[in-house]
Formats: sequence, structure tokens, C-alpha cells
Amino acid sequence: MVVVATKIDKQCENITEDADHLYKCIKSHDAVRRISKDLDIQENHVLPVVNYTTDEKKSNGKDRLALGALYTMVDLAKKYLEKHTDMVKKVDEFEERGHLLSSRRSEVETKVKEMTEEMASFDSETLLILCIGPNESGKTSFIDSIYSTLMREICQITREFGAYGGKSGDFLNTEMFHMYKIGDQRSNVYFGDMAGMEKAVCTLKEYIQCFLEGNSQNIFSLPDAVKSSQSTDKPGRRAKILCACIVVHCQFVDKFNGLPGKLKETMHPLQQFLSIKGIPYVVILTKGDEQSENAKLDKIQVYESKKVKRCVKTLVTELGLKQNFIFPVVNYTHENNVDATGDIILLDALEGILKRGRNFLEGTRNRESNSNKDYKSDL
Ligand SMILES: Nc1nc2c(ncn2[C@@H]2O[C@H](COP(=O)(O)OP(=O)(O)O)[C@@H](O)[C@H]2O)c(=O)[nH]1
Ligand SMILES: [Mg+2]
Repeated sequence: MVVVATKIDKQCENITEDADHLYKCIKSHDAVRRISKDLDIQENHVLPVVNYTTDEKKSNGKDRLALGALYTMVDLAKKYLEKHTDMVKKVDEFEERGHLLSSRRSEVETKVKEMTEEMASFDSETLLILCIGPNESGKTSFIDSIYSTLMREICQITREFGAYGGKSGDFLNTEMFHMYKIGDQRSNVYFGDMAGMEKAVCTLKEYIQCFLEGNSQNIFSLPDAVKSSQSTDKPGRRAKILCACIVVHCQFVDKFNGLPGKLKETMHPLQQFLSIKGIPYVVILTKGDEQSENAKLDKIQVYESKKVKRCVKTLVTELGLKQNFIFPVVNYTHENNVDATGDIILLDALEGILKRGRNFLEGTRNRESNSNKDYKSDL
């Protein structure tokens, strides 16, 4: 505790010109000593100041007293915190991610080029980023949004295949499996859009298995239609999954105060399945803008939203995920133009997906070349 002793100029008028008078003036020293004794507080914790009240000019003496008082307060607080480290607020890693992204909002163009080069640098086989998740979680919109960010304008590539997102009745929901090429002509990376998990007419395991085996015919009751957009070269049916994006929306997690039972039932076998196959995955958390007024104006604010944070925490605990596997995004659903705050969080998600995909491919290749070496040495 400190005591701020005001009006010390009443004891010593010269103090406002020269703060050193505090040490020379017996009256002011006596006043400090009296306060210290009356309040039972160390003498050097009594901080004499003279407030600016009607002054028009700055006073060196007043400034020095105020700064001296502030210095003592900060010093005491610092020493207290050093002794009580448990009271220092832990850095919120999720918010820190948001701050970092915010500082990079001017780097969108560079990041777009970097991602385009990255996609072009993968080998020639067809690589697939598979979007899976419940109905209306924002899978289709996510593909359109990533595409828009890379093209620097709002695009709806999914719409030409009748996959455009929307509530039943307004628009057709995704009913067929489609692959959409992302990046420039050199790229072999595709996003795979699926109908919601609820639409599968088989178990989830079969749903993924059929797909991995290049046979999605049995997955849905509707006719399959594998198509590639922006490309005349037909991707082979045996596309290699580079990464899976499990797309969930905030309300879904929040409304049920945790993951709804049905989703949990499907998520766990899905995670298990992907782990067995060694396929990397991330969670794309959509619609954070509906949880936060601030995020409607500045999309990076999803990182500050209490509700979004609660969803992330739920996903971390219930799915056993690390926080940096979860990417909150705000899809472009009603905008006429792309914007830096939306772009930077979508690009961060894309970077996370490609990074995991690259590690997965390199790991697979290393394993394959090692087993070839072992095979040769056995001969
Ligand atoms: N506010 C908001 N709405 C979204 C977002 N993503 C998708 N939507 C809306 O949610 C609905 C379902 O989206 P859709 O992409 O069709 O979901 P899908 O069934 O998983 O493919 C549509 O009405 C979209 O406009 C988002 O990030 N924010
Ligand atoms: Mg869809």
C-alpha cells in the first residue's frame, strides 16, 4: 500500500519550482513522517504530490513529484508480482494468434502468392483436401471463400455444380461430391466438397472408406458426380487425400453446451479412422461472426470472442485436439468484395492445411523409400 499525500505545497511553497525542497523543508518532512506514523506505513511509501488544478503552465517540481510517486508504485507492483508469479495473467495463446494475424493483415497479397506457389510445387498426383462435417456447417462456403481469397474477388465456383450453400428451400444443399481445383494451372490441389454427414446412407467409416478407395458411388443415395472445375484434365478417381478439414459451426458447439452427442459419436470414429490412415486433419470453425458483433466489422475479432473461445475449448477437450489444429474463419457469404481481415484468417487456415499435407506426403515418401531400400538389401 502507498499513501499519496496531496497539497504538499501548503507546507512548502517552493516545492512546485524545485522538488528537492521536499528534502530541505522541515515542515513537509514532518508532514510525511506524521502520515507514516498515523497510518503505520513505511515513510518511503508516503508519496507527496502537488496536483495540477488551475495551472496553465507546466511545473518541473510537480512533474518530478508525480513521476517519483508513479515510479514507486510501479516498482512496488513489480516486486509484488515477482513474489506472486501465480497472479500474473497467463498469456491467452488463442488471442495471441489473433494479434499475430492482425499484424499481418497488410501481407495478404504476399501470402496469396506464397500459397499459390506452394500449391504449384506439389508433385503431379491429384491431391485432395476433403471437407467433411454436418449439414450447413459451412463446408461449401469455405471452399468458395478460400477460392475468393486466392482470386482476390468474391467467387462462387461451387454454385455452377448446384452445390451452393444455403438452407433447404432457398438453395440446393450440396448433394453430390465435387472436386474444385485451387491455385493456378500448375496446381494439382483440389478441395473436395461433400454432402453433410447426415446425408450418408452408410456408416461414417464406409463413407470415408468408399471415398479413399476411389468409389464414392455408394456413399450417397444420389448419383455421384466427380467433376473438376477450371480444368480440362480430369482428376483421377484415386485422388490422394492431403488433409481433411472437419468443418463445424460455432452455434452447433455452443448451443448444446458442448458437442452434441450425435456429432461426438461421428467425430470420434472419424478421428480414429484418419489417425489410422495417418491422414492429417484440422478443424475449421465457421460462423464466429454470428457470435460477436465486433467480428462482423473486423473478422480477426473472432479470436477475441468469448463464445468462440468457449467453442475452441470444447473442441480441444472433447476431441482431444491441440488448439492450433482449430482455425476459426468467417466465410464470405454476403460480401461483395474480399477484405484483408477475412483473407488473412482464411489464408492462415489454408497455410495450416497445406503445411500438414506437405508433412504427410513427405513422411509417406520417406517411409516408402526406406521400405524400398530394405527390400533391395533383403535381395
Ligand atoms: N454468418 C456466417 N454464415 C455462414 C458462414 N459459413 C456459412 N454460412 C451460411 O451457412 C449456411 C450453410 O452454408 P454451406 O456452406 O451451404 O454449408 P454446408 O452444408 O456445410 O456446405 C449458408 O446459409 C451460408 O451462407 C460463416 O462463416 N458466417
Ligand atoms: Mg455444402
